Formats: sequence, C-alpha cells, structure tokens
Amino acid sequence: MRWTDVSLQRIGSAGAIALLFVMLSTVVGCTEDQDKTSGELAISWVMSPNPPIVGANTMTITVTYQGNPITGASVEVATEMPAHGHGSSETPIIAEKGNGTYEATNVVLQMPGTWRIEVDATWKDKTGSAFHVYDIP
Ligand SMILES: [Cu+2]
Repeated sequence: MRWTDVSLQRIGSAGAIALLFVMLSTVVGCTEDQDKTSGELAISWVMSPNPPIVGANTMTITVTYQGNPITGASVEVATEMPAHGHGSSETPIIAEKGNGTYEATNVVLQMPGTWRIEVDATWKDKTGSAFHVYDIP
C-alpha cells in the first residue's frame, strides 16, 4: 500500500479531491527537471530522452554560482529507487563540456518505477545539491 492510499482513506472524499488538486498542480508545475536545490551552487539539468526511459539516459547538467557558469566543478550523479532500496546497476560517466555544462551519460534506470536522481556539485569551498523524482512507466 502506498502512502497515498492510506492518506485518501483517512481524509475522506473532500480531502481527497483537495489532495488530488495538490498532486495535479505538482505534476503540472514539474516542467523543470529539479524539484529542490540547496547550497550555494545552482544545479539544473535536462534529461535525454525527456522524460527518461528504462535503460540508459543522458543528463545535460548546468552548474552556476550567483548566475555565473562554473567550470572545473566536481559533479556527481546519484540514482536511487527509494521504494526498493537500490540504485542504478551502472555508474554514470560525467564529462565536463565547458561553460558550466556537464554531461552525464550511462545514467541507467534498469526498471520501471519511481526513481530519485540527485546531482551534487562541489567547486572550491562551494557546494550545491538538487534532486528530482521521476516515475518511469
Ligand atoms: Cu527497483
């Protein structure tokens, strides 16, 4: 049973409709590829294909600090299926492309379901983190 099923039973139909609107607006507002960022470095990315698929995906990642593209950052991509307690079967390959752009290839999502992708970046004494949750059919 997923948490949404439990929630719907507890809050009744009026609450369920309200929750549905919240969930819909979350989906509609989800055009950017990052749900949440933290730290001093700003991180965003675009998936290819978009939306991502079961199999190998590519991420084009942008790292900026106060609006300026950052070269020479250390970038890491972490994939996880929270419900299953495992990550990707493969290790992503990160390549710096210049002007604050980093390409992650071999981002393998080996099964359908809910995946959380997090990107962490470090540059000098600055860090940043961003993640997005994808439902892969
Ligand atoms: Cu899994």
